[in-house]
Amino acid sequence: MSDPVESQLQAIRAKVESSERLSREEGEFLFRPDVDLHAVGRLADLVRRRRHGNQAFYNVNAHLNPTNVCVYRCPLCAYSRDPGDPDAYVMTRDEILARGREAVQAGATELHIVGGLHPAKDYAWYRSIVADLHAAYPSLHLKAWTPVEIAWFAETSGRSVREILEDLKSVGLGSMPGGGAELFDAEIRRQIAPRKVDAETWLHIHRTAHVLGLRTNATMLYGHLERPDAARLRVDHMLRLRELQDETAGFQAFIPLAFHPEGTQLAHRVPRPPTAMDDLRTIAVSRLLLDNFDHIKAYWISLGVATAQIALCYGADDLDGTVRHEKIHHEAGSKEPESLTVEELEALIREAGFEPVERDTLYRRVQRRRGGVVGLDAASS
Ligand code: V47
Ligand code: SF4
Repeated sequence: MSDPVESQLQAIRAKVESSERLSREEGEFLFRPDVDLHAVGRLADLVRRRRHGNQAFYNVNAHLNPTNVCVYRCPLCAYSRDPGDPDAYVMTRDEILARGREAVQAGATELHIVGGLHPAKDYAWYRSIVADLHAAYPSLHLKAWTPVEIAWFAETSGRSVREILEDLKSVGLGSMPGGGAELFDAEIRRQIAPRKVDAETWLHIHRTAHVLGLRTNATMLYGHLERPDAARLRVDHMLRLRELQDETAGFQAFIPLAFHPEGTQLAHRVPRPPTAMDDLRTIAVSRLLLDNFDHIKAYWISLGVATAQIALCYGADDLDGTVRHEKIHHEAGSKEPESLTVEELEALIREAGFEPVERDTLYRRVQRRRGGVVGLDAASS
């Protein structure tokens, strides 16, 4: 008699080979520990190579977190502080502009901007960060603010989400990062980020951004309180993204984020980050389920450099960037370097068997001569 696990895997393999969409049940099956991880990885690699061949992407970027003061103080967060805390900070306009200058001088094409919700800073302050940076460094793509900040701007300014997004776009917002999605399940969300926008609002804000022509990313925070229901909850999260992507096609990349408990209010319940096997399976299943997403990002700051490198063989096609000044994961115990050089990223990609391609935020190939950008090719997919 044939092994039922093997025959279901065979059936899924046949669907993947003929580019048929996988179901919720099939997604949950692929998360089962008795389903061979490497077989799932080989299927994900097939899909990844169908889309991107032998190419693997990276970008030259920097992060900017203008303040760590945040009224929400989410249990998952090791980064935020109360206003009077000794290590609370708010960057000045000059410090913010200096970060833009430093990024441009380092050859960055993108600044990734997210931050705390400061009780004494109004929407005009957050808007001016985008406006001032864009005015000073127009070639730097500003990937800024998640639905958590956008909803806060709308609430505190009395404007609609659409008005806020239109306004930010008019002063230089280039796209939105994927943060704040966490896990869409309401009960888990109540425990890890109770004050953040709910799943419907997160999705609605991305939908509005897509309608306005802004591309965005999507994340999923995993490895915290999902057990024993991890497969169902993660698959449900991915399928809600897949549904919105069917409607708008506005997402560029999906980024699974491994939870780092150190310094968070959840540290006593979650002793350590997820294992490499869990990371690789999550990457692989996301590549297989999200058939309408162009890119799966292995964010090395979150996965660790070693796991991110091998994730390229399990469905991921993008290592994200050189990443300077990242604070959110480093505050939560990430032992990874502060940044990687282009040479290091390219060597990691080559060693994994792929051809490194520098991309900009919109996945256009960047051509450089002596460090400076000389051209951008059409979007890669
Ligand atoms: O939304 C917060 C996560 C996210 C912790 O769009 C944590 O290109 C692990 O969204 N352990 C912000 N994760 C980072 C993010 C991101 C990163 C890289 C690229 C892109 C992109 C987006 O970090 C938050 C939250 O989900 N986070 N605290 C923690 N303790
Ligand atoms: Fe604030 Fe974001 Fe940290 Fe929550 S995760 S406390 S919203 S900075």
